[in-house]
Amino acid sequence: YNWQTLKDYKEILFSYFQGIAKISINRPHKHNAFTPLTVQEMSDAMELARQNPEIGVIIITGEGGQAFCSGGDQSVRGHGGYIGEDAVPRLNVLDLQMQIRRIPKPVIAMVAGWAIGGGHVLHVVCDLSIAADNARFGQTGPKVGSFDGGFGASYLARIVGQKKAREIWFLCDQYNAQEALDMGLVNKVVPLDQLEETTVEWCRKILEKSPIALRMLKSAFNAELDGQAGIQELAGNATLLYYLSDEAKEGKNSFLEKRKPDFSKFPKFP
Ligand code: 2NE
Repeated sequence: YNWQTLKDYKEILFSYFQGIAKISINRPHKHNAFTPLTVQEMSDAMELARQNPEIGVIIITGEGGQAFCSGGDQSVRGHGGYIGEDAVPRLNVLDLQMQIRRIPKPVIAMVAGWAIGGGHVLHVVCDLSIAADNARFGQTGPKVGSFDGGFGASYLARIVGQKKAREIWFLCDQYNAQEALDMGLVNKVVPLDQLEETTVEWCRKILEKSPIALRMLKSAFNAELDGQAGIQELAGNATLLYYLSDEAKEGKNSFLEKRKPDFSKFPKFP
């Protein structure tokens, strides 16, 4: 595929091909562990992908074929978070998780090799996950003095069930691609050399579909789980649709024309 670089970064690659954006962690020497900068760059790329009307689907992945992401880089973990050049401790991956969940376009995790710790949670919060046959999944928090009690616990439990989610966190075992498929943690397993081809094929199927229907569905799936914030997201989309209608435009036009609105011609649906 002829991936075109959309923007140069230090710790990630951000590229585009036929309606698809690919955000790839580029730290294979550390199994794609993330630093505050990695996450900041991923956030920036996500925002660009959100704003770009040419982009309909986003792939999140890691370079090198050996790891999707191994979580927070333990060598820069300090007092209160992961520490970057500004010496400030951060857990900014939690904001990235929210971005992945909130962006009104499908996000696919393309997983080769390790998806571990905070890297595992990143694939969990993606809408879909496609795994290579060398993929390995798991949480390490209680082993390395960390935990993710947010989406990493509660959303994981929605996906694999309470018993399995507690097993994953309490034992810190690792699971292969077939085991992940069996517990509904990934959508599909393919040979490593077919991973990108299959993911692009899935993206193309998605890109053929109605963007507003996809947007509504993503926010509807979120709304069921995310309480008031989920309803806010779904309702925002309802407002978007309403703004497209003549009925809503009559309200705005009447205000600007300093007259009483006339909604009489609009149907009162049963
Ligand atoms: C992933 C795993 C099991 C792979 O093991 P193996 O034996 O295949 O590779 P190895 O030799 O451990 O890793 C290769 C290189 O990558 C570094 C290693 O230190 C090693 O470097 P060198 O010794 O060759 O110099 N590396 C791998 N993961 C790293 C990491 N996370 N930070 C820094 N360097 C890393 C094995 O590598 C492993 O267990 N990795 C650690 C996984 C982990 O515990 N991640 C953090 C979880 S906590 C978290 O992510 C988090 C959270 O819980 C809440 C909020 C935010 C973040």
